[in-house]
Amino acid sequence: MNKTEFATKLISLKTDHEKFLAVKNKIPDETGNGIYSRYKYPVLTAAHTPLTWRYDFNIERNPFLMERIGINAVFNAGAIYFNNRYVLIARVEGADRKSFFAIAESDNGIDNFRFRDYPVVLPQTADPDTNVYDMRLTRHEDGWIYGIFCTERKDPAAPAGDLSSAVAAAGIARTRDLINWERLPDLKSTSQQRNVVLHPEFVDGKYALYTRPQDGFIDTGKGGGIGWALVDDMSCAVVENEIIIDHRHYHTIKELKNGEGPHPIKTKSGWLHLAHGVRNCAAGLRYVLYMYMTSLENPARLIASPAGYFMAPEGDERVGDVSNVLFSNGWIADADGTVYIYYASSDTRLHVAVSDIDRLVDYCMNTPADGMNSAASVATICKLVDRNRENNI
Ligand code: BGC
Ligand code: BMA
Repeated sequence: MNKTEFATKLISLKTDHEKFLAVKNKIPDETGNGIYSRYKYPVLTAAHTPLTWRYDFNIERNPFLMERIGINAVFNAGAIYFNNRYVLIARVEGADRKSFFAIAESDNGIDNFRFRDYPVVLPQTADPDTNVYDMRLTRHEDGWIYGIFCTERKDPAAPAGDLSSAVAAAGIARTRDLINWERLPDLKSTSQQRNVVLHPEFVDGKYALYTRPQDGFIDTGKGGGIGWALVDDMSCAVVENEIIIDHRHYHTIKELKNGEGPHPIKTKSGWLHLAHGVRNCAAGLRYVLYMYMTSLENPARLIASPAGYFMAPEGDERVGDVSNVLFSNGWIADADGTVYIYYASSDTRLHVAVSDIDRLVDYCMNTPADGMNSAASVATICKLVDRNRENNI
């Protein structure tokens, strides 16, 4: 490439990227289910990452102006409203399969998310992480913003030749400005932990964690669901007593595993929770999102548990690096009650759906609970049909 060709290609790369980042999002003109509306375009994808992360713009070093560093996917983002902006801390995965965190911000929460110039440089503990992912952000009443994420390292006890067994633990970092991060020791727990989330308020003067105990790296084994543990000090957090607040069940959407999504939203009627449920099938693991509510007096007490999934992969969402997956670890509730749900599809891209607190509480309180068998599901439908007939609708 000569200098002119190089300069022309560089300009078109930059112009195309700017055009792409400026695309306005919209809600397709469909009736929907009344519970939430999905926006049409993903809010973050690999193509949203800055060109400066991927290209060397120097003609001597990169005479063909080729991409030097590949980004594979952007998904599972933590979310927070900060300094009047909608801020996402995404899981970015390189072509080398390493995940890391990067912050992208938008003024309206639905489009024009832009990554900051650099990804987050996460301080390490004495035992360096091999891979990190799925950060949940919690603005805690102690004044810090905590980021709890999964840190994965090769299992030192794996037999020779087993290169995939790993140990998953909860990494903990905190910040006041979303710029400088302090790394705290990983959560100590007798079981492996993924999907650990910090509750925003003190409970009985302690920090409260949603946990997800599991026996192995993939298998939750006896780990019965979403757990709850109180911790004295986040700078040396230890899970001592863990209870299960939302159980897994046979033949439900959370038969194989489940995990807390973002931290719950406080409402007049209780804490509103978003979680993921997993079942196994011939096509592999299927991840869907579901909701539940717990009481204001005791956030560990279940008060509403609508049956089945809240959102499941649809259309293009079904296909990606890990197909048939919806996952969410970030949502933002505005002061006016609007809720922005950031959810990723198939470990590839990040989307947004909107709803509001009143609708979501109504959904949790008035969607029939799971009857646990086919006959009960039929009875629930018949009851609704009867009521509609009585009302002559
Ligand atoms: C992947 C995660 C996945 C986990 C369990 C990790 O190596 O990075 O995306 O959730 O394995 O399958
Ligand atoms: C995991 C999660 C996610 C991922 C999902 C599907 O267990 O922690 O990072 O989206 O599997 O691969």
